[in-house]
Amino acid sequence: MSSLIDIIEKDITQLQVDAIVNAANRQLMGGGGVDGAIHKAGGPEIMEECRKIGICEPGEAVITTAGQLPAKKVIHTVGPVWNGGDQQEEEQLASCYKNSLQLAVNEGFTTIAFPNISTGIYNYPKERAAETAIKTVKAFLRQNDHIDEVYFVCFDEENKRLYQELI
Ligand code: AR6
Repeated sequence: MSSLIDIIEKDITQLQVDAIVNAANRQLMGGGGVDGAIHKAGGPEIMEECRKIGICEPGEAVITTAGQLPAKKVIHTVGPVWNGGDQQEEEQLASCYKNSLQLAVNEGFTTIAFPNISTGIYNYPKERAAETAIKTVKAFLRQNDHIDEVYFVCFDEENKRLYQELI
């Protein structure tokens, strides 16, 4: 079955999908942006599991309960902090998408929603991030038919426009 890629403009915490992805930090300690929104809406069980996991290196992904959220699980991935582009930011960002999708497949999941990882507090240029996100997800889906639906949750107008142009 072929997979679909959708762009949606909602708060990711409201989505009823198998997994929502969190743009976390290395210490998995919560923060602002989408991370803050997920912990706030999901409740303290998510942080309890994050504490047990400890550290997640940039580009890697880990999974926890979704607490009170409608999604089944939260996949936490740590995007790169933008540092000019020659610090392996692109490879790390691509790994975030790949490793999150692989975790979802390992769990038997078929639907997953991504925020625009690294494009907020971590300052990754939005157009470059969108290109890498789309390219990486499409390549993964070409080699893997377990995922039915991937949602790119575009919270701001600029990301929404970029994703609509690029997909
Ligand atoms: N639903 C969907 N997308 C959202 C939401 C939401 N509720 N809230 C924000 N976004 P950011 P980063 C978008 O800053 O750049 C945290 O403190 C937002 O508009 O959340 O990877 C972590 O703890 C932007 O497009 O993540 C880390 O320390 C995108 O989500 C750090 O920020 C990502 O922005 C990670 O920074």
